[in-house]
Amino acid sequence: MIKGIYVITDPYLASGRGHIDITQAALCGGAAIIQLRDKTASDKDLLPVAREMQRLCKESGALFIVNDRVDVALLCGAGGIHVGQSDHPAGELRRLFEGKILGVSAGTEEEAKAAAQAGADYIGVGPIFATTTKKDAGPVLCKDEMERIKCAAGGIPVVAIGGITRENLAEVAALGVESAAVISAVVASPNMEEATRRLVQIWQASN
Ligand code: TZP
Ligand code: MG
Repeated sequence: MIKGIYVITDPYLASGRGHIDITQAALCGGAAIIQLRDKTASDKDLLPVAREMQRLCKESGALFIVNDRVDVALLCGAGGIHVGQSDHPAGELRRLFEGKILGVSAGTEEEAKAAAQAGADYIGVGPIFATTTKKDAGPVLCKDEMERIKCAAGGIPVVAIGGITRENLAEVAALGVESAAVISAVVASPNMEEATRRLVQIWQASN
């Protein structure tokens, strides 16, 4: 279930294009997973958007994940939730999202181990390259750190994130991770569908 190119819809880099535009383009380009990430929209505005994203993903056989917003994820019937270290604890969410996908960001071995023990279905690990998209993303992880975090996760899937582009995607695949998550590589591109398609092709050729 956690495999392939994972596109995160962040409208702030998308030059006026919204979550739905990004989702449609990314799905047409072959994205396997779509995550709704919006740090500022109101619950009222976000819920209909999330419902439409869930519908589009279901139609395409893709997995739909909501970042942070537990209520929105539950109300729209998303395939899962993704949380960071300062969001609700993974153990609590595991109970609430029974049968759904629970993703947790982990930047250290301890965090990876705790996420796996709490029942996370995957961990998001990064930044693996420099990024300006998330200001507090922390220092870039070296290959050794990535390997140690992967081991600490005890075999649950790893999604690499941070500064991933078509130029470095083959390097990401060589790390043996299950999925690569991108924001700017798709969302900041003038042709989001083609940008996704190129990433999918490179990923498939490298795996
Ligand atoms: N978490 C760690 S790095 C990052 C997030 C959400 C930003 C990824 O964005 P980009 O544009 O693909 O570097
Ligand atoms: Mg969060």
